[in-house]
Amino acid sequence: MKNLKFQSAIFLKSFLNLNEINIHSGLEIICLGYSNTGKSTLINVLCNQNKLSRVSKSPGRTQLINFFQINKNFRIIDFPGYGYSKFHKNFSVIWIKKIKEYIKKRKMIIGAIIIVDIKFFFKKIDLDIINFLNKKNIEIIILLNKCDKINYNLRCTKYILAQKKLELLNVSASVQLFSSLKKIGILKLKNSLNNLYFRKNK
Ligand SMILES: Nc1nc2c(ncn2[C@@H]2O[C@H](COP(=O)(O)OP(=O)(O)OP(=O)(O)O)[C@@H](O)[C@H]2O)c(=O)[nH]1
Ligand SMILES: [Mg+2]
Repeated sequence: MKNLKFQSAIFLKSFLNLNEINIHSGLEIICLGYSNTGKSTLINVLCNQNKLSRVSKSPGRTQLINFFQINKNFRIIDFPGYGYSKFHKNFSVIWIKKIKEYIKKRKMIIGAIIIVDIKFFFKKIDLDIINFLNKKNIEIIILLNKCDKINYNLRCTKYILAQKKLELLNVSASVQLFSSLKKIGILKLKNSLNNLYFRKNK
């Protein structure tokens, strides 16, 4: 099987409103998660480029929908986090609505990466979005990110808890431990994305 060349990713375009989006061909993967969980860092690490997507210690850094092109037929999309923002009120409410609208509209979405901070675990809104994606039959990859912050035993406990939670919700999703900082789980994620892309791009 051929491999996607994540390292050749380029920034394509940013959008604030859905009706401004003028890219309608190809396939895409969306990166979603609560504010500050490491969505933008993940894109940089995946593509082995430090400054592809803007990263910050303050929640609410990403304020637009950012399109990154992996190849001419495949994109990764970085979304603002749904949650608290240092920059403006009502950020969360507005973006949850927009994200759901986006998912409904964009039939070319083949998968969603949900980035969760392993220390804070799932927020109610994560589970809501996961349910929403599951109903739309979009493949879901959950990353328990920043696992470098906790010890090995706790990582395993949280991993099992996450799987049980998804089972209870009757949701089909894959879960993996991840750390952008320590580069844990990157190869596994690349393999999952490769398989997904070449399965859907026939
Ligand atoms: N310890 C640790 N810190 C991380 C990891 N990934 C990201 N961070 C840090 O988490 C903070 C937020 O990272 P971002 O990538 O900007 O997070 P985001 O989810 O894009 O944030 P918003 O766009 O504001 O929602 C930064 O200080 C990163 O350095 C990780 O794997 N481990
Ligand atoms: Mg971001």
